Amino acid sequence: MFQHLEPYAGDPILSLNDEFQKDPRADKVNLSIGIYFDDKGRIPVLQCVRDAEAQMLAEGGAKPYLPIEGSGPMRQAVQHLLFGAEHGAVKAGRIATLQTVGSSGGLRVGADFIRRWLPGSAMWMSDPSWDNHRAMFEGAGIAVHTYPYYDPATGGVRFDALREAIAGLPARSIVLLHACCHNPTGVDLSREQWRELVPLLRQRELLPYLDLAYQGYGDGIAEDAYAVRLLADSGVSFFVANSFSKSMSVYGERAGALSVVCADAAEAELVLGQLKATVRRNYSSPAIHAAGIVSRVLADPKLRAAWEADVAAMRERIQAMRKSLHATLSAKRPGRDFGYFLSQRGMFSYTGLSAAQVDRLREQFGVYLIRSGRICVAGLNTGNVERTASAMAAVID
Ligand code: KET
Repeated sequence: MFQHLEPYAGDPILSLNDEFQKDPRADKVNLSIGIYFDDKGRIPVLQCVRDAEAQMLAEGGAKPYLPIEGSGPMRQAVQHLLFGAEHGAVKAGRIATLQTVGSSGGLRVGADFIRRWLPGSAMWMSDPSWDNHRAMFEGAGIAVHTYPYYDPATGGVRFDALREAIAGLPARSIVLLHACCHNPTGVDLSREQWRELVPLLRQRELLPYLDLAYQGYGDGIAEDAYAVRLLADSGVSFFVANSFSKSMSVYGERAGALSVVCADAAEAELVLGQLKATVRRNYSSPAIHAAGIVSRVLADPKLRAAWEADVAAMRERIQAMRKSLHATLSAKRPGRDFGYFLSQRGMFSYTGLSAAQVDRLREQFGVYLIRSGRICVAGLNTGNVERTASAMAAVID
């Protein structure tokens, strides 16, 4: 029955993370996967999450199926978090929000919906992007192309080329954009560039699809929603998939959401209905435990304040690691400019290391990063940053 199957080559990020776990070396360093580790190299369980779980346990509630679209309190909390409670689009009821199985679930449900209802639309993503963006949209039967983004010569964005490419797309093309903390480069659009881009998306009748997986790791929780709010202000219809995996450190809970901002409440109702149909024939309904955590942390003022402080601390620890990495590398390799480690935002930096250099780092020094040269800066800590920087200095030509 199955002899004709092609073996699965594995996912480049998840397989490398598995390989790291098996490495017996005590001084190994995991910069592969986009997970926040604390200064001791552990995945933290935030106190606000523990408290939310304690409340749920004390209440001892039953565990019925959630509605197809997920928990009402979580969906409302997500809208307030992303757009602001007072935003006109929220008040007008013109946003369709579903709780999804991580933001990955949201991305894919949105892609399936688009394939069904806008069947002629192709998707355009940044060059480079998170590899799974391509896999998810192609998996939904949507053609995937790229627009220019990262400029290896300057370490910045090729904004003129990007604008030109976007201006040439057919109406209703899907434009996938990282709302903040671009994966894998760490290079974001400036606010000024967003303000230039949004009218162009509107004028060309394009369909922006934002991925907000690292909210709070850039400049702050509300600050990182800048592009989401700018698009909502502009009157454009768009998708945004957001994740709590990183911001609440609840990866395996699969906590995420998909919101579609529509022209009016009647359209939002239609969209929500068809998104529900998409979910029902796929995984039926999302996870109740994830909803319990997220809705409590976002809505309870004490838990919310604790969460905001935790997010700030995680963001600041990463920034401190960027500084240490930059300082050690600059000392070891004088005359070379490592300023990009300081200017790049969020969990990731694009080191410019070649695949051969990445292999050497892993084999010789036990430092794991994916072969594109992306590092997860959150894998660095005060105990390993100097050693890692020295290893990097040793493999750089
Ligand atoms: N979007 C982006 C841009 C992203 O980097 C990830 C995960 C996700 C969505 C998925 O998030 P979730 O809500 O947990 O479904 N990225 C890291 C892990 C992975 O590849 O799955 C990574 O890039 O290492």
